[in-house]
Amino acid sequence: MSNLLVVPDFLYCKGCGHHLVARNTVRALEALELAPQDVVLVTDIGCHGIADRNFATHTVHGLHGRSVALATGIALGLESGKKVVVFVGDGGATIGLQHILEAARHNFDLTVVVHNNMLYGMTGGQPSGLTPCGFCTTITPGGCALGHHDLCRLARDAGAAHVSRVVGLGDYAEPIRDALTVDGFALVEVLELCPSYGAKLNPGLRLRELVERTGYELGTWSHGRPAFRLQPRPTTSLLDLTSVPGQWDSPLPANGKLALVISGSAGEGAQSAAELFALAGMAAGLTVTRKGSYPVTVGVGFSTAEIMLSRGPIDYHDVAEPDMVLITSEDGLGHNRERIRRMPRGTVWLDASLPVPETGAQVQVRDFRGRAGPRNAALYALLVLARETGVVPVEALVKTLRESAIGHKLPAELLEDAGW
Ligand SMILES: Cc1ncc(C[n+]2csc(CCOP(=O)(O)OP(=O)(O)O)c2C)c(N)n1
Ligand SMILES: [Mg+2]
Repeated sequence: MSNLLVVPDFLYCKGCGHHLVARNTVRALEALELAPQDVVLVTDIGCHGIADRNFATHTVHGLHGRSVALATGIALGLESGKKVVVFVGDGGATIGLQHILEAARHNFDLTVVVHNNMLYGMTGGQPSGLTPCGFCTTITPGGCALGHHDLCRLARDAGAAHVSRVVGLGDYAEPIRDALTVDGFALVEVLELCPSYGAKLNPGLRLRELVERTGYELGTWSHGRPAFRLQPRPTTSLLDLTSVPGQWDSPLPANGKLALVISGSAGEGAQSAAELFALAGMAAGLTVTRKGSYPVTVGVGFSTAEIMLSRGPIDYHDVAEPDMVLITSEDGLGHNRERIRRMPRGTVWLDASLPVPETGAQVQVRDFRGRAGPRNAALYALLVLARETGVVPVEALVKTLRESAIGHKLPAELLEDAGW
């Protein structure tokens, strides 16, 4: 068995051409003497996508049609020497056609292997944008009325460095290997006939006959030009990390971690309050991560911010079971009800206007909205938390607040009321 595979048998149906695509790709990678750690295989949704369980390479499984966009991000972020290979079906290729055309236009350094079995295999044989005219599918039993997109021509016209189309029978490792050696965007379209739907719905049809009848152009088209690469950045990290000098000490024990959630309604400042709290945590020498969630339509519904504070490095932002949850409005309660219900311990700090939810946590009721008003309720809640628990030193939070853009807007009585 190849060292590029962890499992030798692919889960495809008997007679499915996807077997051959996978095996020919493995042979092509072997011919280039690529080690598993030098290859990133990005698979799309569909039958072809289940190959990732077999590969010993890096594998990433994306959303339907988005594999080329995912692979582009990976290719741009990687050092050279790694090969990024995409497995996508005809369905994914046409759902994500714009991703393919843009990747070809920019000439990103990727090799895209299109498993064109002429239909949506995994969902039961519906037509895709690559289904040829006259081909019978589940929902076009009399034959597809429309002609197919010529994917190779579209990719060529968009500027791909290398495009080829092969009939997916026998050994075609060489055209895949040629595509893999290209510095830039290469696409190989492999023509197949799905045994479960294509063959059954088009009885007696042979793949070669279909290729001839449809008039597919076979062969390779090369258009050498430099691959698109990002300018090297001065930092090796993809994250822009803010370094804040530690001036205070936190009561968190060595190796101690604290996960907290603050949630209210959109426009009530939960995100900016969380940012200030996070900065204050950093000023107390802690490592902090923060994540914001709100509906796609900004400005309506809930607004939830998660914060992790830690004495040591944070490898994973894990707030599934928070230690503290602060809720300032009904929207916030609605968005976190399930998380609160599942809390076996910890504390929920709840605005006095709200019903006490079901939870295993201790519940502390405070009048956040009444005292600070809806606009400042989130900030006030975090001030109260700092004063009552000390997880972030009060001085650190007050200084961060005063020096922030909103510092001068804060009503003095709010700070006084919180204890200063
Ligand atoms: C965004 C999205 N739309 C639809 C689906 C449902 N879906 C799963 S597999 C599939 C068809 C896949 O067809 P193709 O890309 O040609 O791959 P094949 O199964 O033929 O290898 C569809 C439509 C999905 N998972 N995601
Ligand atoms: Mg398909």
